[in-house]
Amino acid sequence: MLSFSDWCQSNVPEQVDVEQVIQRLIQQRIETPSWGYGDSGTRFHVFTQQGAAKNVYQRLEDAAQVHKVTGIAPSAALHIPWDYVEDWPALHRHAQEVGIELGAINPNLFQDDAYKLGSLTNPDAAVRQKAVGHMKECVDIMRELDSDLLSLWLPDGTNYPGQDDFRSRKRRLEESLEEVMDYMDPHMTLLIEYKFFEPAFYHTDLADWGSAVLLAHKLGPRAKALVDLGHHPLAANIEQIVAFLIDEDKLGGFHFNNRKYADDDLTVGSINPYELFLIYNELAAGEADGDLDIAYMIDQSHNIKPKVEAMVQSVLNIQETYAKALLVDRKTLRESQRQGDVVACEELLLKAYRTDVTPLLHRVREAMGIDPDPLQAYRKSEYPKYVLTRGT
Ligand code: AFD
Ligand code: MN
Ligand code: MN
Repeated sequence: MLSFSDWCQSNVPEQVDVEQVIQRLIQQRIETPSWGYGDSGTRFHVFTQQGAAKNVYQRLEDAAQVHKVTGIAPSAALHIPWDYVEDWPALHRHAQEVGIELGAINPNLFQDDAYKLGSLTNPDAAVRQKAVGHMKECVDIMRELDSDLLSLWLPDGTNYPGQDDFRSRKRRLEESLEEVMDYMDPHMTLLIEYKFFEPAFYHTDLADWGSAVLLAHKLGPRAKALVDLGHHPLAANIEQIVAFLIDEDKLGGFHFNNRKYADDDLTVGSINPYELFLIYNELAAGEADGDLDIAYMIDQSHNIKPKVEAMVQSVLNIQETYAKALLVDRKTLRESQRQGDVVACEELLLKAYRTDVTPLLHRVREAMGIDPDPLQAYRKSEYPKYVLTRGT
């Protein structure tokens, strides 16, 4: 068995400080979504699973398990009204008791008949006010839970040419969100998530990173874009979008998942691990220039995988990818780029991507008091059996 120092000798470039890499990996934080723990499916069917969380209390205890075995998933995002409770202080206490923090609050502007023709962009001012009111209710919940992220996915769009006016909808959205921003507290940030299509099929009001960042700039420094990996046209260069948003200080967060065809919400890194590495390459490069204040969140629907196990897999895929990106020899890369040595540049990235970082991750987990194999540790734990016994 190779010693860690021998492993470093062969795998860590001279220019890379492995102790700093270990510290960054220890400090890594990934937020899991409450909605990833309940039964889910597609528009064709929801596959129920014995033991899947049935309420927000169980969803939070599942999230706490993911953090317990990985050590880097300390918070869970909530979705309102799916996670709505009358007694927020009681939910906050429950979260603390099971060992999970409460993170981003996600409004729901897609599950109400009133929103058929749009929510914040609806031609009817009364509907817009209803949607603004819901977002203000979410801000009130943020105050109850000491949350500082309002994470908006806007489902608005149209299904047919001529159905509504693009520019009028753009202005309605700006006005609606200006009212929400005024209601938010100074420590709160609005994350603006864009999506290429769906549920609307002709146009989506926040369809791409350009529309999101334009709006974020208009709304001010407390509004930023959120990149969901499944929300781009096929072949979009997401790592370039990430680099541009970092450079504009408008990258507020991610919804990590993976896709083959559309917004498939599959396990992050399961379909295109190299794309995830290239995204993390931009993040690691950005961090080398100065700390980034980004919410790293997962947004997945584990339709056919056991919920907690799938979430552990997702967190570990992200952790492994970040570890590889931190091993890129950036000094030599910049030199090779200056010289136009294309093959050398590519080989520097590929060397990091091809590195088996298991020894590094074991060192990090040892430092954190975490089992070196979190997924197996979870599968062998009592928890998979426990969830089968809990009520509804
Ligand atoms: C759906 C949307 C979007 C949103 C998520 C949670 O496509 O990704 O963030 O639901 O509301 O996946
Ligand atoms: Mn999302
Ligand atoms: Mn999505």
